[in-house]
Amino acid sequence: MEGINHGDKPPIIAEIPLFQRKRTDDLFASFENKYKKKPLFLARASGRVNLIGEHIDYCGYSVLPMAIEQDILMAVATNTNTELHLSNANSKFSDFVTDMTSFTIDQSRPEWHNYILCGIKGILERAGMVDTPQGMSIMVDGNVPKSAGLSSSSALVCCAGLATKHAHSLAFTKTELADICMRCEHYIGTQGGGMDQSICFLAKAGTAKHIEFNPIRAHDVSLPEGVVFVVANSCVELQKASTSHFNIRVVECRLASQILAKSKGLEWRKMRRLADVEKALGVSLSDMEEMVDQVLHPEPYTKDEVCGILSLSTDELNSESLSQNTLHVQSFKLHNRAMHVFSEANRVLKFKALCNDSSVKDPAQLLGNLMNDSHASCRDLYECSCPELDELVEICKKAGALGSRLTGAGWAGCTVSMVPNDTLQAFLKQVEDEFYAKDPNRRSKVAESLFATQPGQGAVIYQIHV
Ligand code: NG1
Repeated sequence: MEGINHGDKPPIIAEIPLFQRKRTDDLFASFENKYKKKPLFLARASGRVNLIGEHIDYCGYSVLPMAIEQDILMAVATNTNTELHLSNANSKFSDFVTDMTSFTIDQSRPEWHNYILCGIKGILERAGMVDTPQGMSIMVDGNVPKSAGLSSSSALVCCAGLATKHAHSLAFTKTELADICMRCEHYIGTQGGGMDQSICFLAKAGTAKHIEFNPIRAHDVSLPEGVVFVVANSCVELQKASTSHFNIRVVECRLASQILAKSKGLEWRKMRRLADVEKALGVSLSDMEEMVDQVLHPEPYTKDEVCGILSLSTDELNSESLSQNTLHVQSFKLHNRAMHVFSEANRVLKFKALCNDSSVKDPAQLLGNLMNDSHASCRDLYECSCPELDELVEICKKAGALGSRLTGAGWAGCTVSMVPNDTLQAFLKQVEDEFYAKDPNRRSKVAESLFATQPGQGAVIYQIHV
C-alpha cells in the first residue's frame, strides 16, 4: 500500500497520447471553427466506477473507486478580457457566454454549463481571484455516460477546475483541487461527498484507490489477479440535481447522526455525519450497528417526532438540518439508512483488507460476496436501486459474475460486476442477450453501455504545440 505525496500537482504532459489523437484533432478543429483561434492547452478528467462504498462518503466514511477510460476533454484558450465562452462538440448542448466576474449558477436548471461554472467559481474563490479572473474560451468533448452513476458531473466540475487553475497559473495540489471541487459542486444543489472529485484527481493507472476523508487521503488497492470489472448501464437516467432523492438521503443520515448523538449525551448539533458520532464515542462500526438497533426504530420518523426528540420547532429543524429541496419531506427512515451506512463502511474495510492481504489464497469470491451484500443493502435499506438495476444485477450474477452491484448514486444508471477473465466473453454475450437484445432502446446503446474497464489515470493537462 502506498500513500500519496500531498505536494503532488496534476501532471502537465507534453504530448497527447496517440490513442486520443483522432478525438483531440476533431476537438481542436471544432475549437478553431468556433473561436477563430487555436487552443492553448487541453484538460482531461475522467469518470469513475465505485467498486464498493455507496452513499457513505458524505457520512465521513471511506470508499473504493477507480477512474475509467471515458472522460471529459476541454480545449482551452485564454481571452484578453473577462469573458467566458463555453461550447460543446456535441450540438445537443447549447453554447453559453457570460462574464466571469458576475455569473450565477442556476440550481433550478442543472444544465451542462452550470457544472463548469461550479469548477470555475470554486477555483477563483479559493485563489482570491473572483474580481480579477482571466477570460477563457472552452470547447468540451465528453464520452462519460451522463446521469449513469459514472460521475459525469464531477468530471465536468473537475476538468473545469483544472483548466481554470492552469489558465491562471495557480499551484494547487491534487488534494487541494479535489477538496475545492468537492465543495464547489455543492453550488449545483446536491450535497454529495468527495469520492468523485478525489478519484478524479488522485487516480493512478492500474490501481483502484481506497479514499478516506477529512482530510482527503488515497491509497493504492491491488485488485485480484484473474478478474476484470465490467460496467453495465441499465439505460435508466436520473438527473440527481433535479430531484430530491439524493439530498433526502443526506438529510436522513444527518438526522440519524443527531438523534444517535443526543441519545448518547453528545453535543448533537455538532454531529452532521454518522462518522462524527462513531468517532466521538470511540467505538467500532459493529458497535454502531448494534446502537442503531437499540436507539432507532425501523418505522419512519415523522418530522414532528424528530422535532420532539431534538427539542426543535419545525423552522429550527429546517434551518439546522434540512436542505432547500428537502423542506417538504415529512417522514425519514433513519434506522435503515444508518444501518446501511455503518454496514457498508465495514464492507469497504473488509474489501480493502482482502485485496491487500497476500496470505488470502483466493480472495475473488469473498470480494464478490461483499459486492452482492452491498447491492442488497442499497436495495433494501437505502432504497437507492430500481427494478432495472435489480434485474441487471441478477442477470450479471447468472452470467457468471462473482459479485454485482449498482454503482454511484443509484435509482438509475450502472452496475459494476466482478467477472473471471476467462469467462469474460461468454459473460458479455449472455448479458447482452438477456438484458440488451430484447429492448430496442437498450439494444441501440449496448456498445457504450456494456464494457470491461481497467483502472485509469487521474486528471491531466496536455500542452498543445501549434
Ligand atoms: P454519482 O454517482 O456521480 O451521482 C454521487 C455523489 C458521490 C457519492 C455517490 C454515492 C456527487 C457529485 N457525487 O455520485 O459523492 O455520494 O453518489 O455513493 O454528489
